[in-house]
Amino acid sequence: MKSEQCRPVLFDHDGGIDDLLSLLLLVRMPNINLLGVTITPADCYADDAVISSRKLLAMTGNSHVPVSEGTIAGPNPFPPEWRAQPKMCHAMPVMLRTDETDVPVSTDPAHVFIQKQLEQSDKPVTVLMTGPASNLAQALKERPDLIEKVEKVVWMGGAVEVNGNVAMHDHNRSAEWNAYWHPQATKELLSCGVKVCMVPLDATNAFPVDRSLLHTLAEKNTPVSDLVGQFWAATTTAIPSYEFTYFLWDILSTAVLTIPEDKMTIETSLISVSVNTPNAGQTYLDAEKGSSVSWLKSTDVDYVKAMVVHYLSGEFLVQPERF
Ligand SMILES: [Ca+2]
Repeated sequence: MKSEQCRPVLFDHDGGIDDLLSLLLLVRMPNINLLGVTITPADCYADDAVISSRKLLAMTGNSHVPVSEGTIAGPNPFPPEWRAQPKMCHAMPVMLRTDETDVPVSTDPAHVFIQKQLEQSDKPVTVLMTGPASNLAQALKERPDLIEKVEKVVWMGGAVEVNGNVAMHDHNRSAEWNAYWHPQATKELLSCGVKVCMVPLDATNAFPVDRSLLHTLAEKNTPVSDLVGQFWAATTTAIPSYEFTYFLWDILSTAVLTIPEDKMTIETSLISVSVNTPNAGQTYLDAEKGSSVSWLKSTDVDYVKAMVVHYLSGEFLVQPERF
């Protein structure tokens, strides 16, 4: 168990390779007390995400951290081939060798699990989200009294001054996928009064998973960096095809909990969310009706990459030195 001085964190993710690596990064960063892991059935099939999450928790000595599966479905599902891809994560040798059965799975759906965790925490909780906003939005819609128990939400989502990454027949490409998956939940989260720091495509576009990053990891030649490199190698044919177009979307969002303030540029703007075609899920500047939202505009890219590689190297059961 981590000490009382650590920052309490709830991690809500949606089971992609990026999300699973973010879980690994999160438990290896300093001063994090992970209270629980919740899963949104978005860029994954939830049963695979539960297995992989439990295995990663078990192999890093975090078998006490409970996992909860979300039951809320977004109206704009991810393509099935993307959702199926992370199944390979728990088929890798070190994952297969890890027994995950000690890691508890909550019988509560994720939004109820989140409510109970917030209720029980004596300190305000940081919520890290690397999938759509549905679980937390529902939790706070039912229990607005719990908003004050949230220190802040760090959310990989949105695109403010850059194009989105949704390419669908009825969409104009203005939205980012997590925001688009459940536009109403996005709108509710950003307008409910909870303190949000979005990590939008504006910031993550600087972090493609490229050959040089894979080489840097390979040269570390440790158990953790090898597993991480194998996960990322599986993304190199992913979206759209045969190109290195996967990004450190969720990894950057996770890293934000530890990146020093002078290595980031964070803006605060009035932002609205569209819930209709052709721009459903678009997070746009709206000086008249928008809600005040902080968003990460840019980071010191070299610093962040070096930090991520540092924490994603070493032995699974040895906590890395502070970067
Ligand atoms: Ca994700």
